[in-house]
Amino acid sequence: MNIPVYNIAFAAAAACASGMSEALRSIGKKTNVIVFAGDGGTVDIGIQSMSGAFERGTDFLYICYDNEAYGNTGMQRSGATPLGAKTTTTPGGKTHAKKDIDMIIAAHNPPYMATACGAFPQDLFKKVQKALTFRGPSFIHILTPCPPGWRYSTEKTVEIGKLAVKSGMWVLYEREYGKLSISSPSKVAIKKPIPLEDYLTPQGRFKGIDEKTLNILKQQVAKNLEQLAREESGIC
Ligand SMILES: Cc1ncc(C[n+]2csc(CCOP(=O)(O)OP(=O)(O)O)c2C)c(N)n1
Ligand SMILES: [Mg+2]
Repeated sequence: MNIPVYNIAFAAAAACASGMSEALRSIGKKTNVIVFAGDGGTVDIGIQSMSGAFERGTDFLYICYDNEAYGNTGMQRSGATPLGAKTTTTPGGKTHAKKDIDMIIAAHNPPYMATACGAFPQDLFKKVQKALTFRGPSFIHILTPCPPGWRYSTEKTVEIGKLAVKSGMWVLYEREYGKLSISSPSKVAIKKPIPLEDYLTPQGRFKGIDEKTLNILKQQVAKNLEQLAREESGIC
C-alpha cells in the first residue's frame, strides 16, 4: 500500500486510531484515519476499544470486512458466523445467531454507517467516499465471501455476494444521522427476496443444515427485512 499503515494488535486498533486522529487533528491535519479489520477483530476481540472510540466521537472511519469467521487461523467460528454455518470449531453448524454488530454500532449514534459487499463495487466505493466526508466516527460493514471458508470455488465469489443480497441474508443500507435508507441493490430483496436456499446451497459450510435451523434462519432473515422496511418507511 502506498499509504502509511500501522499493524496493531486486534484489541487496540480503534484505540490506536483514536490517538492518531487526535494527534493529527491537534497539529491541524485532516488526514483520513481508517481502521481496516476483520469480523473477529471487530465483533469479538476489538469490540471494547471500538465502542470507546465511537463513544468519544473519534474522527475516523472503521471498516470491518466480514468473512464470517477467523480466516487467518483456519476458519474458526467468530461472533459474526451465521447460525447453521460449519466452521472448524462448529463442525455440526453454529448453534448461535450472528452477532448484530450494526445495531451495536447504531446504538452509538455515529453520523454515518453503512453496509456493503464487494459484489456491488460501485455501491461500496460511493459509501467509502461518503463516509470520509463526515466529521466524527463512521462505520462500514462489508460482507466478504471467502471461497475456502465458505466452501465454494473462487470464480463464484461475486455470484455468492449477489445471492447474499438477493436473498436478504445481507441487506445493503446506509444510516445518516440515524436515518435509514436501503441501497438500490437491496430494494427488490427487501420486498421480494429469492429463496434463502439459493444462497445457502452453493456453499459447503451450510451442507446438511437441518430443517429446524433452516427455518430459524429464514425467520430471522424475514424479521430483519421487515424491521428495516418499517424503519425506512418511518412506521417504527
Ligand atoms: C489478541 C489476539 N488473539 C488472537 C490472535 C490470533 N489470530 C490471528 S489472525 C486471527 C483471525 C482473525 O479473524 P478476523 O479478524 O475475522 O480476520 P480474518 O483472518 O478472517 O481476515 C486470530 C484469531 C491474535 N493474533 N491476537
Ligand atoms: Mg474474518
